[in-house]
Amino acid sequence: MKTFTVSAPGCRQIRTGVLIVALSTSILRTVAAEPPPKPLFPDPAPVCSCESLVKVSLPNVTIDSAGIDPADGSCRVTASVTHPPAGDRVRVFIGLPLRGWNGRFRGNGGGGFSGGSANSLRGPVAQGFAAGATDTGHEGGSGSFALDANGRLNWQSIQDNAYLGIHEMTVVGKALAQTFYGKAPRYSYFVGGSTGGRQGMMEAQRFPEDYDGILSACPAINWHRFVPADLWPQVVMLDARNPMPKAKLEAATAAAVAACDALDGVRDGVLDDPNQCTYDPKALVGTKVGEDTFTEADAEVVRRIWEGPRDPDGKFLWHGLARGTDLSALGATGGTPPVGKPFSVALEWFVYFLKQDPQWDWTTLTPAEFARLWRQSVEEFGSVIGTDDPDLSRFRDRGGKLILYHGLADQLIPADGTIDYYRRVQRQMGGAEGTAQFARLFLVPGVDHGFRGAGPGPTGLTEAILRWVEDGQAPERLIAELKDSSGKVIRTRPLFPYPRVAKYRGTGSTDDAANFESRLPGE
Ligand SMILES: [Ca+2]
Repeated sequence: MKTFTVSAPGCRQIRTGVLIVALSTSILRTVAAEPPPKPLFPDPAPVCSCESLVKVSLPNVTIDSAGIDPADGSCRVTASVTHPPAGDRVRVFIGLPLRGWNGRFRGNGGGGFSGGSANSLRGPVAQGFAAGATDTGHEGGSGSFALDANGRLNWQSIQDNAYLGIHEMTVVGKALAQTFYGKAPRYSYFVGGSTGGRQGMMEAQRFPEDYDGILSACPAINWHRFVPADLWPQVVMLDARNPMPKAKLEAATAAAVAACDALDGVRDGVLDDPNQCTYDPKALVGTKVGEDTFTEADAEVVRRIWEGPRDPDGKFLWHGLARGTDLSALGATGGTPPVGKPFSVALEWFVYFLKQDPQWDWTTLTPAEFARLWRQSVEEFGSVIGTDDPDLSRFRDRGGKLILYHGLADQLIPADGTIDYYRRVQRQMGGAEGTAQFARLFLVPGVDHGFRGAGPGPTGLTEAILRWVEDGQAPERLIAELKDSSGKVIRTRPLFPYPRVAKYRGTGSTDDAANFESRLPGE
């Protein structure tokens, strides 16, 4: 902990109070457009010029530039943070509205190996947020930053990406907002999906003083487990010497949906609880798929993909893709004859983090070697990037609120991993009721990693987290909407906090949320 003063010529000198200076320890769709939140301060005008922010002095921070963005007229600052003696450089991007600051700071997350980008600030700044994003220490979306020039693991770089970068961005962003407006943001929010969702959870776990509210979508928590598990569909097809065409994978998904659709009481092309579905792909054997025929070998591949990674003794390693989920993202193939096309984040995790060999040929991988590397991933990187610590007591105790949400047809990150984490949080944090006081999980049936699909997508999330933090009103339900190609809402459904589900009352349109009620599974 360190107290310091921010000053810049042209600005009143402001004591920032106590900020945690992070030198001690060392992907998506974001929320759809919502109405801008109400301003918290009557006169939110800047007290100094944007250009003068280049003179702001913060420990181990260089302000690289400060100027007006011609595109939206906001003040844009870029800064670099380093961690001596390491020569690392975490780039930080801050956007500050000149007019209509709503009194809040918002951190924005990244996707895949990308920590985030300056482009992501445009939406939040338009809504009146002072906003920040960071590259978390490396440019672009490759995992190659894990290795230094000598081909060895670069732990500073890995830590910057795993947890330091977002915290540094937050400290810099809040300090710049305070200097620019002459008052500190009253509330701070972090919003992200996929890697951004993981970053939000990492903040709650490691830097709980950074944010009052966190919106974490389809979070890439359990990174050390699910990212290597994302290679499993390719390992299965390689092992079976059966790279399956997309059409067959789609046929298996469609057959599972058709078989299990009605289990939730409504035949709508959506599995409200994919884990209730036990459809066996053997039922498809002999079926024509285009010019092709679904074989016993195909059925076995699909069964193993749904089952998820297992070691050679059959022991559970991680969750598989849920029935109803698109299998062709992780199970992509192409070419003639077809060959496997691994998901780049999973492949690069093996190449740069696990094998540490850019020349490594993934097609040499056996199921036994896969299991060995999966366990290496857990042991070597779990404490750095696992982001699965269920102890959120520091976040809770300072009043933090968390909304987690995850599509049940997520084709990249199995929702089961988030459900498992949330259950562990419940056990750690005083049971279901105690946890619901500050952290709620909403599962969204029938939508994928981008919250698209046959099911309705969630709405009103920013409003929900603001109301919880600022007015003390916890979200009892969210409304999900399905739109047609013209953008017209054709179906609404309620979403209730886990483990509650939306159950059809039995009368009225199944396209109207009003005809669904909150039930516990099996009720
Ligand atoms: Ca259904």
